[in-house]
Formats: sequence, structure tokens, C-alpha cells
Amino acid sequence: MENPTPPNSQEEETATNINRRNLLTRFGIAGLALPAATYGAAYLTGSRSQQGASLSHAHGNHFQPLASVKELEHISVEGPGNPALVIPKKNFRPYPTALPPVGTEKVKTIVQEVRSDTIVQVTEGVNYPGWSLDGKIPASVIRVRVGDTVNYTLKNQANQGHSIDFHAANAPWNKAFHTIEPGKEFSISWKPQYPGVFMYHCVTPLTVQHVANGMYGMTIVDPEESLPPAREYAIVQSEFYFKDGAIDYDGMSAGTPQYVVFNGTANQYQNYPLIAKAGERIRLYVLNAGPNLWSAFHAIGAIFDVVYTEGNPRNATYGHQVVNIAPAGGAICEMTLHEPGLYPLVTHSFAHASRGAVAMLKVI
Ligand SMILES: [Cu+2]
Repeated sequence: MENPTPPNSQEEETATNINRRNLLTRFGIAGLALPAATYGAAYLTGSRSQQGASLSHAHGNHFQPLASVKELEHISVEGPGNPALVIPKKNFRPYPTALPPVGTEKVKTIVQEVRSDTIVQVTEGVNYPGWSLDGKIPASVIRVRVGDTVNYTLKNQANQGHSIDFHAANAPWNKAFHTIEPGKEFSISWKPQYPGVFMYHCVTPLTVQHVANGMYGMTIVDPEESLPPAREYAIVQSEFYFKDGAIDYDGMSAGTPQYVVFNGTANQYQNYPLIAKAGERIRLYVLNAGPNLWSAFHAIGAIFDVVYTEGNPRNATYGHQVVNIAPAGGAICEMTLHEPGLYPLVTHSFAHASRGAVAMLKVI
């Protein structure tokens, strides 16, 4: 597959990241890469074999075996997304949607570095001057398990104060989520108690500005006993307020974005569809980072046979045509599709979908 520039222009990208991407590309699985280096080295090294293991590991499930990575070649497709917002394949690399395995370590050590110089390519010719928690927008998926100990450090390399707010943690705001001045760092240790799909973000005032500028990511807390294997993808819906080449602060306050996107870039998965094999279990981890709009998450041509509200398996409901996800809300949406074809994923608030929140799911 092509290996052009990353979706978020990350000039500060480390040699480790670049080498790792080359390695993954060589094995043809760059699209399945753990997005970024914020997990410790233990997460990065061996992730290829762990990925394979996570896809084939049996938990007594009755689902059809999952397709191998090699079968999932990226293919361009025509789709219902606004054609004006579809980025050509040339010089673009989609934000990875596949997930890191949760890992067996009981202690998860995570270090993130705040940046104020993270450019995200929202669509062709629109480069948003964002802020980020780890050099990418959205920030990397953090995946832990109930009962783990999470040792997290935030280093503020930006030129103003920032902070961290883990929705997956029980921690007092005034102690855990206070603003860290430039050049300083802050560490917090917490234990996930509830499984789910949670938001983490900067909470420094004006928070709408810090979130709209890109300071958010998804935390997945796996239950103590893993869910059965599935083709897993992560999707973060969010908004960008950018008009005439400048940040639209009025729109930010009014909640009228120019772009509504999945994983930072409008319609990027039209050229790089998410792939699943007919008959295999598809599990979508969905977070609505907002900061302002609701998501009416829907798969065109498909019904989610089970949805775990907030990503907690105890919140199972069945047969969803649409999933209502509030700003900061999360969900796990599962389905098994038996007929090959295209199943676009959208927010069914079509005014927002037409601003970029369309992803193509291709069943082969
Ligand atoms: Cu911030």
C-alpha cells in the first residue's frame, strides 16, 4: 500500500515512530499500527505479534475465524460522503483505526507530551493549527483493563497551561485535573473500575477551546474477562471550527462547526475503508469527543445487533438502527454482516455527516 505523509503533520515525530512505521509498512500492516508512541516501549515492541494473537485468540467463541491482515487490502470506493471533502490518496495517510491489544501487564505506564504545534489535515487544503496531548489529533487510544494500575504522566511542552481529565478515573478535579504550566509535568496513578469507552481530554479553561483544538482521545477499559475476538475499530467523532483560514471562535462558542469528522479528517475512510470479512464479528469502539454536537451513529445498510452503552458490557441493548452518543459519550457497536458490500458509517444528523462524518465499511 502507499505510505505517504501522515494525516497529522507531525514534524516532531520521533525516529522510533518512523522506524516503527516503516517496519509495519514492510509487513503491510501500517493501517493496523498502534497510533503513536504514548504507550511504553513494551506496548510498541511485539505489537505485531500481539495484534495477530489478539485476532486469533479463542475465548470459546462461536464466531467465524477472523480474516488475516493480508486479506484486508485498502481499496478506494465510491461513497455517500460529500465529494468535496474526500481527500485524494496521494500524500495522505489515514489515521489508524485498528486497536492495540490491552496487554497483560497489570501496571500500565503512559507518558504523553502536550504540543501546541500539531497540524491536522481536516480536509484537502485545510490544515488546522491544533494542540494535542501527544502529537496527534485525536490522541492515541489508551487501552487498559479493569483492575490495572495506570501510571500516567503529562509533560507540558506547550507554551501555555494545559491539563488532563480522565473520564475513566474517579479522582477529584481540583487535585487530579488541575492546569500544568509550560515546562512542568504532572503524574497521576489510578485504577480503572468500570469497563467502557471513555473520553480523556484537556480541561483547562476555556475547555471548549482546548477540546476543539484537538486535546482529546479515547480510553478503552476492557472488562476483567475479555469480550470475544472481533474485527475491532476505533472511531472518534469530533468537530473543527475553521473559517477563511482562521479558527472560528464564534462558531466554537455557538456550536456551529465547519467540519465534523471521524478520527480528525473528513471522509478519510472513503479512500481507505475499514475492512471486514463477511461473517466475522465487527466491534466498533465509538467516542464522541464533541465538544458540542451529539452523534447519531448509524451504519447505512446494517443494524447493530448489540450495543454496549458507554462501552460497558452490562449495558447491552439489541437491534439498534442508531446510537445516541452525547458529547463525551462512548459506545461499543457490534454487528456481523453476511453479505459483502459497502456499509457507510455516519452520524445520521446529516447536516453533520455532510461536513465530513462519513466512514466506509467494506465487507468482503
Ligand atoms: Cu489544554
